[in-house]
Amino acid sequence: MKVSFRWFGREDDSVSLEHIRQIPGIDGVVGALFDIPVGEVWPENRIMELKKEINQNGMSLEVIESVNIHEDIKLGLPSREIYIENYKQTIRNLAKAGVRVICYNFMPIFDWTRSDLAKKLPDGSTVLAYEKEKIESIEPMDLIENMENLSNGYSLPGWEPERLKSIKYLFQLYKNVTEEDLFNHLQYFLEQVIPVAEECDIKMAIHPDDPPWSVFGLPRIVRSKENLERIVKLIDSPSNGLTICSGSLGANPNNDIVDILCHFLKMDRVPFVHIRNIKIAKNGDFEETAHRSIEEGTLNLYEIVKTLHNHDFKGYFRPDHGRMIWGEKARPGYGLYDRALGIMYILGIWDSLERNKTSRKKGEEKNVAIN
Ligand SMILES: [Mn+2]
Repeated sequence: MKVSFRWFGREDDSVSLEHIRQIPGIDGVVGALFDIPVGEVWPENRIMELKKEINQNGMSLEVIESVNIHEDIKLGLPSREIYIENYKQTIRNLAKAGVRVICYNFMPIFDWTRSDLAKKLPDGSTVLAYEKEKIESIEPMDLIENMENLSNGYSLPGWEPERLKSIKYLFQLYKNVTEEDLFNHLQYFLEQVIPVAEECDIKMAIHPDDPPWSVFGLPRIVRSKENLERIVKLIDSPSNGLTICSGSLGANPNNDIVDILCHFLKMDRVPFVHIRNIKIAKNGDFEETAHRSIEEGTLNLYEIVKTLHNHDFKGYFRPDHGRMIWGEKARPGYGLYDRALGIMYILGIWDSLERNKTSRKKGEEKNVAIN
């Protein structure tokens, strides 16, 4: 298992590469070129610059999150052709820099959605939270404004103001797009892109919808085991993979993360895993929690890590959002401290499982020798 950490670049992240490299066990940075408008080709020289900067700090750049999909592709408009061609070129350019996994999502208009970016927990830390009633009663434009006001001055991934400017128009365009249409548009995209990814030895890894249900009446198709099964079967290729995000899928209690993980690991379709814990309230609201949340967390992180270990997981994981603790000022969910603690907890579980395995093996060898 390779340990990675999401980073937003020197200009737009409170966390430095110099600090990330001090997290024990770290292998690589999950990066992106955040200033390239969605749909345009990522220039080779810019990718190489990013790679060099990360390499100079002793880490690798093998996972990109995300190369976003232009709305015209999700909408199935004729203009998608140019954006799909651009996407292919971006894949080729990323491959030249040694990238192995590209995370992306297929959520219409909005990326992840929360009603609060700094909900206070009893211990004084703050977290991202989702209250159904709040989201259901707010207008999309007001939500965008809320998110901007709560972001501590950082741009939020997936909430780029440029993209959201034409929001009313986008809603119009999606008016008659059904979930079945969205599946067809995804298939059309994958049919063209996956062969290129295969040639380049890159794995595409679709991220689940966050939260895993429809928001503002928009169609969403990456929210359950059945959805994921349908997606991996659209194109039968190891390059057509998944990002299993425990917190996104897990917000729906019907999604059994361990079962889902196990199923798709067996099929070799999980190049990338996001690990975080959440706490779901009875009414379906949820808030994010520390990675170690045995009492109050809804997800069983021990079982999740054990499942990865049982399958001898060779892919990449990153701690997902963390709480804001110790007075840190950072992009909501993306401070240094709590995500580093998350890595330590996950590696603690992993290492003890690994130790047990080796000592069991040694024990067996010893027994053989005695016999
Ligand atoms: Mn995630």
